[in-house]
Amino acid sequence: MDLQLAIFDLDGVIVDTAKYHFLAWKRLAEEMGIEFTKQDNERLKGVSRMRSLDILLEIGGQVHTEADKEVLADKKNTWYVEYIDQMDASEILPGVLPFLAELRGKGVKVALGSASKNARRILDRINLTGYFDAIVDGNLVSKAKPDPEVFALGASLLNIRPEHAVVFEDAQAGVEAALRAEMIAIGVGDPQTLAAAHHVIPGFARFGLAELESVLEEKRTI
Ligand code: B16
Ligand code: MG
Repeated sequence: MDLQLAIFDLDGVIVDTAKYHFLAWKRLAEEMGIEFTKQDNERLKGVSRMRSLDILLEIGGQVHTEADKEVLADKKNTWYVEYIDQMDASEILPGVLPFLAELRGKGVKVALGSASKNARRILDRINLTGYFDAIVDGNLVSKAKPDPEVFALGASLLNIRPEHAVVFEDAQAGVEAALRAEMIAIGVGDPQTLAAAHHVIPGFARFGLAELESVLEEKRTI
C-alpha cells in the first residue's frame, strides 16, 4: 500500500475527552434524576451528541420532545465546553505528537475524522490545529459513524483515494466506518472490542511510521 493519508479520530485517540463528556452528562443526569455510571458512559464513545442524549434518556426511561432535547443537549454542551476550555497540550496522549510530526515530515497527509462539533476548539486548546491538512468534524458530516462519510470526506477533500488511507479509531462504530470507507482500520485500545480492525495497538507510545509500515506490509501479503 502506498500510504498517502492518515486519518485520526479525536476522543480516545488524540486526547481522552471521554472523561469530560462523562462529567457533563453525569451532571445533567443528576439534575434529571437519572443514575448514570462510568460503564454507561462507554456506550457514548464515538456516538453523536443527540444520540448520546437518546441513550441517557433510554437509561433513565424518560421521553422528551425534540425541543426539550435540544435544550438538554445544549446544557450538557455548555458544561462540557467549560471543561475543554481548561485543556492544554499536556493532555495530548503519549506518542501522538511525534507520530504526527513524523508523518508530516515524510509527506503523509494528516486529517481529523471526529464526530465532535467541538473538535476545532479542542485542537486549538491543545495547539494541534496546525498539524492537520483537513479537519472533518460533527459540523461537516450529516451521517454519523458507522457511516463512512466522515472518513470519505477527509480523503476527498485532500484528493486522496481510500486505498491510500489509514484510519486510527478507538470506537467500534469508527472502525466499522473506516472499513466501509474501504480504508485500513487501526484500532487504538482493546483488541477484543476492536477485533474488526485490520490491526489494534494500545496507543502511540511505541508506534511510529516504521511500525505502521510493517503493519501495512503484512496486509499486503495477505
Ligand atoms: P460533541 P470522537 C465523539 O468524539 C465522542 O467520542 C463522543 O462521546 C461524543 O458524543 C461525540 O464526539 C460528539 O461530541 O458533543 O463535542 O459534538 O471520538 O468522534 O472524536
Ligand atoms: Mg473516539
